[in-house]
Amino acid sequence: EWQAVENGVGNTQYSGQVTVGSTQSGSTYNLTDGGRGNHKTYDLNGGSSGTGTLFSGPDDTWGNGLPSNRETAGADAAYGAGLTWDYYKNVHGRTGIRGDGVGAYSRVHYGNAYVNAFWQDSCFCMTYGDGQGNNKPLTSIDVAAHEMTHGVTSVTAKLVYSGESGGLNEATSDIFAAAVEFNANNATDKGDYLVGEKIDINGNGTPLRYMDKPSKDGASKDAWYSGIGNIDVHYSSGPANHFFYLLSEGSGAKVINGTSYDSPTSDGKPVVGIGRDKAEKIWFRALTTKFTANTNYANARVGTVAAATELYGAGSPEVKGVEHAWAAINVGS
Ligand code: ASN
Ligand code: ZN
Repeated sequence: EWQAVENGVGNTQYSGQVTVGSTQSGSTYNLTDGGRGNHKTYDLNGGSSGTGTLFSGPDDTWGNGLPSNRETAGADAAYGAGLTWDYYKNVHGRTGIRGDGVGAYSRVHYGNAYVNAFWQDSCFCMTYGDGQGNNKPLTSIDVAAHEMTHGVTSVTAKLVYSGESGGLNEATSDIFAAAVEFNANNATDKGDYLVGEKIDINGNGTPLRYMDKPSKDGASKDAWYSGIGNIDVHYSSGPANHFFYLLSEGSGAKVINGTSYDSPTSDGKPVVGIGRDKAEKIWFRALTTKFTANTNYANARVGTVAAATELYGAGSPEVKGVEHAWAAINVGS
């Protein structure tokens, strides 16, 4: 049958009206992103296995911005997947999660009022619940990028999902979630160093995690300590998220895109940021060429210093920034 790669209109819940990749097949359209490895977006319709139904219909407009329209979550998920694909391709030269040009797929409307989203290596796919009351799906840009980055980590450093390596695995997903969100430059979901600020998972408007001062969530740690490997990986990620914030933006108070930050240092010395773009390049190079399954915080310092040295030269301000940012979270001095 005759097919064409299209750009559809997504009326999302969290990111306003956006462009989503679609395919026209005869007289119907479906959410298969022909420009991005044929990444597909499916409607599980409350199910918890299989792929459900590929979003399709007579027109190339997806959702109406409201959760009551089944396509809306599909539009958000497809948009987030597209942004994540574009980010890794355009910023890091990596086409697709495995770097082989092949798209993954997304499943939305998983289960009943399910308040999580997750990546699975086994299906090479990601899945989104509908959230509290079935009307806060976990389909924001940062959640999509966080989950897809678990796929990238799985095929690169393969950081074991427990202990300190587990915290670094989680932090890697938060770091690139923030990076994708900033790079998307979406007018409705502006870039920030918060994780999950759009999905209202706490029901009071607060985000899930804060990278400038991770302890603001009441459980994450701001700095490394002996024994941090014993806490949940979503909390032991704190020091590495904090490292990334400090390396990018520096310590102290700052307002970015209307969000206020105030990032402390554990050694009391100020850190001068090198900018988010360079920090992203350093973390990506470390993830893909230095980190391994059992990399811990001390190893991550060594790996990022090596990556920064290769990218910017020994003794460069970037290498010094990396060293100071690690020292500021109590890793080395
Ligand atoms: N949403 C969670 C995460 O990506 C799912 C999990 O616990 N792995 O971390
Ligand atoms: Zn995660």
